[in-house]
Amino acid sequence: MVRATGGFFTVLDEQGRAYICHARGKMKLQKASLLVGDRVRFCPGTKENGVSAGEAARGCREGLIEALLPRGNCLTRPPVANVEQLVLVLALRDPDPDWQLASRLLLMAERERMEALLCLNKVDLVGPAEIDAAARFLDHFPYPYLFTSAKAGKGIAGLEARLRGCHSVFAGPSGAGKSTLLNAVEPGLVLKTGAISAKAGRGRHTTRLAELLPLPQGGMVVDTPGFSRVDFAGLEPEQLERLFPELDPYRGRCSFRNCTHLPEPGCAVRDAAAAGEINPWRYQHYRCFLQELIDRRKDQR
Ligand SMILES: Nc1nc2c(ncn2[C@@H]2O[C@H](COP(=O)(O)OP(=O)(O)O)[C@@H](O)[C@H]2O)c(=O)[nH]1
Ligand SMILES: [Mg+2]
Ligand SMILES: [Zn+2]
Repeated sequence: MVRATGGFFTVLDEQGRAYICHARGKMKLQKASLLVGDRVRFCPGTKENGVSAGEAARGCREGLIEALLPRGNCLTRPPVANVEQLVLVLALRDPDPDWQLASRLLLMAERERMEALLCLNKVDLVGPAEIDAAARFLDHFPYPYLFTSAKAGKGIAGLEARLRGCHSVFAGPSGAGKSTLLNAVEPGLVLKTGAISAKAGRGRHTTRLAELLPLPQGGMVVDTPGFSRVDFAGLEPEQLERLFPELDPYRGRCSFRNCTHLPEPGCAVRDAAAAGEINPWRYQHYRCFLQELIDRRKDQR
């Protein structure tokens, strides 16, 4: 299911043909919980009614959704299911990169078992020295990254290759260039870009629905308005370590078995961060998030 509007769902069949669907009676209760990206069992209808002339002209058909198939994963903001890859877009300037927000989003990707790709966009706004500095900053960063410029067409082929054949969601601060990058990959998408919240108004910005957009070379994407905050709902402090993949090689190498990697002596993780084998800012984020989770647990008592 690629789009939901006013009780109608757009479903694509295996050949990529679109069907405008209702949900079958007993599914009505569940209807609100149908998410873009959901796999459904549906039966194609033959009637023409309910399909507008425009839709019919584009080859849209009718259908009836009979069942929701099991989900691989499920995000709440944006509300989408079965996403395989998070494409995290940060601008090198305007706005400056928010690395902690990046780590929060990467944590969400780990929780939902998604692949992650970092796009450092707007390279046209900075000089070679700043690009070098960013690359040094990303030393031992545990995810692949690309330098891109949606404006200058740099890195677009690399991004396109990464999007091919899978379902991706774009995330990152508002203004980083997510929509512009997607338009550069596929001009046919004609996504709205630029200062959204100021002119179009907050309401429109926040109520915009998630939609899975097909890419001509295969694969689908969800553009999002941007995230400013990712909370750690339902996450326990003990689970945090597993969501930093770069800590995996050090598991069991600290002096204390239940080492939190904060104040304990003989901590292999802290030593590795000090030696630059673990990216030091990622380690700082780990510490900061763990403290946040511990404080939250105290507050709940
Ligand atoms: N200089 C420069 N500007 C860009 C680039 N990509 C996007 N922009 C501009 O940044 C602003 C925000 O872009 P937009 O795609 O709407 O960001 P989004 O909120 O992440 O979707 C727009 O004015 C774009 O023209 C880039 O690579 N270089
Ligand atoms: Mg946008
Ligand atoms: Zn430790």
